[in-house]
Amino acid sequence: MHQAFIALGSNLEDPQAQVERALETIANTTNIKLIKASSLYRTVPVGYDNQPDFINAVAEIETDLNPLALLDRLLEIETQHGRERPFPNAPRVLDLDVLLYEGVATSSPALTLPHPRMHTRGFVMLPLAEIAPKISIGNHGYADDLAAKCDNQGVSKL
Ligand code: PH2
Ligand code: MG
Ligand code: MG
Repeated sequence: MHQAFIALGSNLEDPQAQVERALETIANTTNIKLIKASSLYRTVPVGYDNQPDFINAVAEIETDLNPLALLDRLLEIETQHGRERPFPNAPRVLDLDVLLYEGVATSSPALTLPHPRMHTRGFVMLPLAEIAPKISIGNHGYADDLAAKCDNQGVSKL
């Protein structure tokens, strides 16, 4: 089994319930074992301002799927939960991103690991540092140190 970390986010249709439901679905998905989930966080949108606040969380999982198969499985779960993609960064009922997959570093149009923007994003780093403070984010450093640098981005634990 391979250790991986997943980001969960929602800002439509009762975001808190969406993230809680997604954690249940992940826990019940074949080939994926949910190890630990962070608290839920209310977060200000990054990148595209004119949309509702998000609920975000991070989950540690173990899986026997390879990184691309894991991504495909997460995209299936997004679709099952009603995800639509009208335009890039549109508000969404559910977004599931692969953040880290063991020590794998890879870059392709489908998937880049570690997630290329995660180390600067409070909505990822604060929940990740809660459950895995000493995990390394590629060559950027430890989760807890990186989270301390993004504590001014409007992220608060529910
Ligand atoms: N996801 C994005 C872009 N901006 N901002 C917040 N607060 N939370 C997100 O999950 C998020 C975002 C792209 O997936
Ligand atoms: Mg995302
Ligand atoms: Mg995504």
